[in-house]
Amino acid sequence: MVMRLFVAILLPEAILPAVEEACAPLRTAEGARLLPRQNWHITLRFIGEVPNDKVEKVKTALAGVKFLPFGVSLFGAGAFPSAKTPRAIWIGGESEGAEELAAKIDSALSFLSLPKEKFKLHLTVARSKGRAELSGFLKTGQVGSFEVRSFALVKSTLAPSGAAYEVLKEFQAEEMEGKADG
Ligand code: 2AM
Repeated sequence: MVMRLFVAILLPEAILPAVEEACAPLRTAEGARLLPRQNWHITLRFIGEVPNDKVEKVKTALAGVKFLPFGVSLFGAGAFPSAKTPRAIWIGGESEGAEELAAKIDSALSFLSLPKEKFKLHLTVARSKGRAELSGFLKTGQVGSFEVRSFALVKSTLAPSGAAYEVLKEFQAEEMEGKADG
């Protein structure tokens, strides 16, 4: 048996209203299917199918990834493979910390010999079959920012109605030195 896995940043509750608001133009956009907010995440590394007996090794490898809390700023919007033929419709953003963390995760998982993938921070909020009216959504500016204190190993089960995600394990950032005393 195999499990379909990926590593992601889960969104804190506090940022959800701002993301909901940015998604407003998509609610009436023909051809776009909004994803339920419990499925929102920022993928750090798509792993794909892993034999069940290797999952513990994946968890151990990820537990060895050391990182400090960092910020993510969400702004702008786009779609993969392109805005003209959208399949994954996303809010973009920027985070040096997330880039560094994605690189550390790639190194930790090198034993899986995964295909090389360039990390591009995005939060997929809707899907489409290749045609959708995105002009309103593509005008998205600043959405908001938040602090990341953990990342998650997530199991994905595909179904015709959409993927179901289950968090298998969360991995916490190290404490920032001196922060407690302010
Ligand atoms: P997406 O949101 O841009 O589609 C689970 O499928 C997560 O892994 C999704 O967030 C998806 O990104 C991401 N992912 C990255 N590469 C993938 C791939 N080759 N196949 C499926 N999902 C991929």
